[in-house]
Amino acid sequence: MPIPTDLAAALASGQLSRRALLRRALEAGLTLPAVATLLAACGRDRPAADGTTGELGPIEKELRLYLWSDYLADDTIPNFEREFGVRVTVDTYESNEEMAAKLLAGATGYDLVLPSSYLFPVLFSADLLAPLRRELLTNWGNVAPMFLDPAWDPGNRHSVPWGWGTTGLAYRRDLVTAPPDSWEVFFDERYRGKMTMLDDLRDVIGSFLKLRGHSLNSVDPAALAEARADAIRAKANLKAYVSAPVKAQLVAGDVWIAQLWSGDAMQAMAEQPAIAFAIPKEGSMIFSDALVVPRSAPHPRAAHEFMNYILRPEVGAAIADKTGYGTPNQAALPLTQSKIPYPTAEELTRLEYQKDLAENSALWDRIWTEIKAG
Ligand code: N2P
Repeated sequence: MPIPTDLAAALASGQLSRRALLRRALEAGLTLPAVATLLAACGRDRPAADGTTGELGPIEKELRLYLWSDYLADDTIPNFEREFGVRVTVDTYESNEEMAAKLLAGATGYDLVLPSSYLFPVLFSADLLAPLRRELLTNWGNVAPMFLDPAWDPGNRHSVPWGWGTTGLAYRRDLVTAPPDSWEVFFDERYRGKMTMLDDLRDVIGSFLKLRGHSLNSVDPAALAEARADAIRAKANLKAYVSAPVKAQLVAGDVWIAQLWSGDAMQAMAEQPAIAFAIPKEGSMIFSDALVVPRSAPHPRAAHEFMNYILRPEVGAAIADKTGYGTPNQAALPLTQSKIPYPTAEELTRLEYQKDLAENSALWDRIWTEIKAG
């Protein structure tokens, strides 16, 4: 969609604050990638604040994290605070889109954020990411080779890999009649009101695309129309679209089948052994999340110390054990206790990475709005 002329004029004259600009742009129906480009253009005449150029100086007394929920071990933060003398605050989010909207609105004050790989093009085009100071990351050698030089961040110049996982079906073995093995289960009326899907447009639309044999990054209008119809049909059987909080409902037995991320499913299993996790036969998503430092980070030295800290073997292992997500920290692997459901070779062939949808985000956003309203 083109940028409305009055918006463009206000932008050119510098009359709009970043926050007001974002609100107007979203009201005008612009997608996050379009807004990102707009904000980058609008900031071009000002030098970008960049906490990581020049000398970083001694470690600051504070650190503000903005992370996916349930992504830490219990002692990760207290141990860091004690050892480094830094007071840490943690805000959490439940989707990439929720986090990106806040960052693009100019949410300043965060030192570290944890996007999934498909969000990097949006963050780069808004010029939000500070280059990292690799010389401060003395534990960098612990990163497994397959996480080096990823396509979304060449040379790992702006990110430190945190964890990876898959999307699948978490279910109560003791309550379902047969183990679900297909996204089709959401059409099964026997489970009406006992099933949930993630509150995440990429996961919901992506899984129905997979069901019909398409890529989960498809932008083909016919494939998307079919996914929309499938999602609306399934919605009649859903209790809710819910992400991390579904764990307690699975444990309590209020939900029997949930579309869920692998680690969150493992966390629920730790409390209720009757929960199992399966990757549907039609295929699913695999994701990789990585820490980034916003250019506006007020405590860049503490941010680097924290990234280096999570690359320690014992810290990485504790996070993997508690969260159930795979660790990119290869030195941590021999120390992990829990049985993380690493995809088998056969499952890997059915898994696909999400990609930035660029200008087609508008189409996906509209379909998601229609599904939720439908
Ligand atoms: C953490 C969920 C992260 C999964 N609770 C999506 N990247």
